Amino acid sequence: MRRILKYTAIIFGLILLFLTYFVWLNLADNHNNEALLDELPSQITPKYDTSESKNWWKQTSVYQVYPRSYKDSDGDGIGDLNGIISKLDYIKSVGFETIWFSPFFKSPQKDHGYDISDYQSIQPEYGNLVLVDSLINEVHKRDMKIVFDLVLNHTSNQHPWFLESKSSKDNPKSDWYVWKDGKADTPPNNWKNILGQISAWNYVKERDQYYYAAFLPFQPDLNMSNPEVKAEIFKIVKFWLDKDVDGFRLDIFNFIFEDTSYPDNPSTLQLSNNMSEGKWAFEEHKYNFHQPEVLEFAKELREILESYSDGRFMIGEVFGSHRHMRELLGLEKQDGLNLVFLFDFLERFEFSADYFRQKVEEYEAFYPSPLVPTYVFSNHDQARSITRLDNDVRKADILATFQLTMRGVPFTYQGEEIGMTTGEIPLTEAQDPLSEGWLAVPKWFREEIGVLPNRDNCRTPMQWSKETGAGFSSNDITWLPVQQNHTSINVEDQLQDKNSLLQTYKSLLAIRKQYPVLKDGTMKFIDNEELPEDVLGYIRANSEQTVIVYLNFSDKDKIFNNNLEGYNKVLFQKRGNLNEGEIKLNSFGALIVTN
Ligand code: TEU
Repeated sequence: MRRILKYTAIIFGLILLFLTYFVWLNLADNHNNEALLDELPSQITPKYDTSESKNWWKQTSVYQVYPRSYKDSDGDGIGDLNGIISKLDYIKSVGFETIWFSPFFKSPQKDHGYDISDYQSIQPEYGNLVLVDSLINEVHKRDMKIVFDLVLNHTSNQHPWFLESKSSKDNPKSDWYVWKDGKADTPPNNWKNILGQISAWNYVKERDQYYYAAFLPFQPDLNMSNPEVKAEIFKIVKFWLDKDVDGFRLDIFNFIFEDTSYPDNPSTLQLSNNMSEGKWAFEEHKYNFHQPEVLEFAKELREILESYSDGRFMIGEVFGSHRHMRELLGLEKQDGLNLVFLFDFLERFEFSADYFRQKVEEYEAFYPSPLVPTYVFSNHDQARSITRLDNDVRKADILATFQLTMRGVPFTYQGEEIGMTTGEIPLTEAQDPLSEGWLAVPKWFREEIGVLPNRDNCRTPMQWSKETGAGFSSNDITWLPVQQNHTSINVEDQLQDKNSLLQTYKSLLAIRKQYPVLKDGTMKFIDNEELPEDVLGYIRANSEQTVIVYLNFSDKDKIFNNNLEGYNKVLFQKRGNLNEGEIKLNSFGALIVTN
């Protein structure tokens, strides 16, 4: 009996030890940034012209439009290009300088445009090539820049290239996708798709082979190692550049290449994302993520962009450690991607002065000038940022003030400027093709890891007004339902209300233009000792201007002295003011001053 007890205790002990290790591994922040930083070159010698006229993208502010949900002009319940064109004056009037459009190319729309079936024509429900030309023209007429979304990792399985490729083993496009023989009746190796739910390999009878799809099975990966494919992609890139598109956002860029000997990936106990080590969903993505070829590819694309004299740029949707990011930007010569999305704030963040300070310090250490970090809080894949702020508009004011005054390129997702909330469309009614895979996963777990299992909820129609259809469409039935709260959260009302979130964006974007120091100046934090708890203060300076920003991350009033004498001209105040050298910030208040 005692022996049984002893062994039971040992077994329990071991299980407990394992569970503790598992939880630690999955919850701990395992980044060793200091060591990483030491390995990076301290000197960057840019290969290309760094003049301001060519490097305008370092100083711009970007607004993301998700075409399907922006503005429906013809009453079919789906946003379109004419609708977008009718709203360009709005985007301009808010003050954004660049617009990035999620894809509107020809596509079966299974992933709403991220499954392209022709890179050089337009999905009819959005418009046509003539309209795209006029969109480019109309954006430029308003002195803004235009960025397209390029999905180069995969096409739709309805793309004529794929239809041909899958038809036999010996057709002219047979090697345009990643095809492999299986092993007996099983896939060629153990690679799972990005979401970790299913094998990344999909069997096709016609070829008796498997094709690789890093994302979903209807999105087969192009074989970018095939020079013919690469040449065709470069042709497409030039096609749009010749049409005067100013830049590209590159979808899942560091998944584009795979190790062509296709070895099994190692298994790991890592369930949650540890992107810096390429580990998630129990797989270390050693051979199908961030391969050396992707760095070369970035450089080749950059060379094409640089051959246009007026400054074009590309931003990568990339994942990984800061080392990965720096490699993609071109380690020594800054000759890779122009910008990379930094996603730390996108899935979750702590709304505290300390957290924000620490993140900025990290970004400043890894992306010192001439590099530029990016600040992004919302996009078409994740819960809207206001959800992470308890839907508190005062906190959204602080977030916007931080984003638009920090050293970096800010990205604002349509509707974020009015505080649109994350919708509540149930998983079972989702149009998002990812949702199905989440059905079996318990809600508490989904919430714990911070994903948005139904991305429809950040894609609901733009709320223009309080009228039925939110001014988005004249049709009662829209592709996704208009949120009920359009009656209280909409553009029209906020344009009238001088205290609205939209006015915060307008004021700050106007200040950015008047005070270019906010775009090109250095960034220095004011010492914590000089500020009350929960207040973040920083100084942006260049040879001509100095601007100081104070943000109160708490709901308590904060009163303190402005130790920086002479800085008493208020540029922006929201629940904050400066009176004879004394600064008062009410709950979640912001103040921007200059001399
Ligand atoms: O997304 C890549 C991606 O892996 C994630 O953003 C993913 O959608 C999210 O983590 C799920 O929780 C890009 C596009 O932004 C997305 O809309 C496309 O569906 C995807 O690529 C495939 O092209």
